[in-house]
Amino acid sequence: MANSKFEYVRHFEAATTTHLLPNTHIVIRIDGRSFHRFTTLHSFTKPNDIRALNLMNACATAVMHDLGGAAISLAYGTSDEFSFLLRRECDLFDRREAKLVSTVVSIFTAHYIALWPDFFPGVTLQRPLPSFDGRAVCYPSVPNVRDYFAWRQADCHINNLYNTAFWALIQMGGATPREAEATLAGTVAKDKHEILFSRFKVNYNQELEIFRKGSVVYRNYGAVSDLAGEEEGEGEKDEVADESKEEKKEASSSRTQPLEAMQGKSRAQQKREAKKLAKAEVVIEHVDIIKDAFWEKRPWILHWTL
Ligand code: DGT
Ligand code: MG
Ligand code: MG
Ligand code: MG
Ligand code: MG
Repeated sequence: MANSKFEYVRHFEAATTTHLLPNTHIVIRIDGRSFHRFTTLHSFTKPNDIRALNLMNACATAVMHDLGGAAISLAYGTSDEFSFLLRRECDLFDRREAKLVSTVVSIFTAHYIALWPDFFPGVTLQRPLPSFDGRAVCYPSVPNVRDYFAWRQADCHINNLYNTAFWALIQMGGATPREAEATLAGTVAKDKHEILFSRFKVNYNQELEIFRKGSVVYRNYGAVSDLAGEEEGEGEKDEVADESKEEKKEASSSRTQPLEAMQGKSRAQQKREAKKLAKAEVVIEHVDIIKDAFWEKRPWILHWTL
């Protein structure tokens, strides 16, 4: 009762809450805060520390599991950053920007610290403890989303090629950082491949794919529908019952017809697909996401409305 006197302040909150534009693809990108310092403090191997990348991937997987059902359809990570793609129709937290971004950042950071000992055994986590910033951007079309992820993966490639050559010149060539920088100034990709190969016998294309391509994390829905016959039957049976055979047929045929995949399905059917998708195994791959093939083979990531 006395509270009513104060309650008007909540209107201020309402007036400053941003709801992300409906019917757009939301990308939330998180990035390690001052990781130049953090990676030095913890003596990360240069240019890539596989322990750190695996830890980042475990945190991204945790975010995918912990955040509302199948809200996140794909995540892409490189260096100290991860981008999370939310489904276009996602209405989690009423699409409140602050709530979405802060929740993703917080789940990710909590796992980074909790899982640290598993990935860096024997390395004590020093202060300042790792933290991440986050931002959300809405993309109105599928080509925009594709270009966003192509941009991040191209960035991964450019940085990694540069860093691989830079650290080869220092670690194997005995150059100082300044000399390495001067050697690489004005070089194009081909020159860097050549320096690596002729001077250090390093074939860049044989470097680990996790370094060259980054990490793609997504629900492998295809695997679920392939296994559907074996997996169903505990509790879900009544719900799936009649249409299950029909749906399985649709699910597999839709993988070859990406754009039409979910069109013409009833809301109930779409909800069932969403449930199945949420249960699908989360996989981590280091594959090309710039070309069409990845997306065309996995229409549930971008093209299905659930
Ligand atoms: P920020 O994001 O503005 O707070 O500042 P930083 O320092 O995090 O800068 P950013 O995000 O542009 O660059 C990432 C830094 O993290 C960069 O200095 C390289 C470092 N880093 C990321 N992954 C690795 C790794 O695997 N090994 C090593 N040695 N360093 C890494
Ligand atoms: Mg930065
Ligand atoms: Mg950073
Ligand atoms: Mg970064
Ligand atoms: Mg609360």
